[in-house]
Amino acid sequence: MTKDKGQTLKVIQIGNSILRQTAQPVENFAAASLQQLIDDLIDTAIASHGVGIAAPQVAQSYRLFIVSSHPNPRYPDAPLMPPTPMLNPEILSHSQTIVEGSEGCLSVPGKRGLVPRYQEIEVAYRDRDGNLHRQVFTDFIARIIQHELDHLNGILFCDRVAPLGDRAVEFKDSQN
Ligand code: K3U
Ligand code: ZN
Repeated sequence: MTKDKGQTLKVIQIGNSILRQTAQPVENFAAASLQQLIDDLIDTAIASHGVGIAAPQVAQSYRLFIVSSHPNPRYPDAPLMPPTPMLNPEILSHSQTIVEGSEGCLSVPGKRGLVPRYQEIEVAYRDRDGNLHRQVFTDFIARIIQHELDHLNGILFCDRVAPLGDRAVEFKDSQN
């Protein structure tokens, strides 16, 4: 049997000021501490059954996250994407189309909300070896990336939850 490379880390919760910081770019891709953090983030995402996790969520304020998509009861059509580290990611361009979808966050336990996101994005990022990638993502994967990129800029999904507007429910018999 192979030995696990990583360990699970404590995920910090809303209210911790680290989640509101702008994270620092990764510079030394060869650092053993960076490679260990990537392994630990992957193990933490898997153990938490999340579809992604960002370094600031484990109190490491670096521009790094993991995308780890799999079909699940909430998103039965979610594509399978093995845990993929993205370092120093940037959105190069995006669709005009914005779609609303349900999101949760390991740092905001027990809450979900409808969040508007670009349906398609073109992203530049470096992999764990420092190689540059430029790739287009759509739908659920694009949503995960935008959610995780927000974490690198101190933004939580609850900051973006769509107002109900015209969809607000009116209770005819309400006294208020
Ligand atoms: O919403 C969650 C989920 C878990 C399994 C399958 C499908 C959804 C858990 S929260 C989650 O995975 C966040 C991860 C976070 F908080 F660390 F960033 C990512 C996410 C969930 C839903 C939409 C977009 C991003
Ligand atoms: Zn989150």
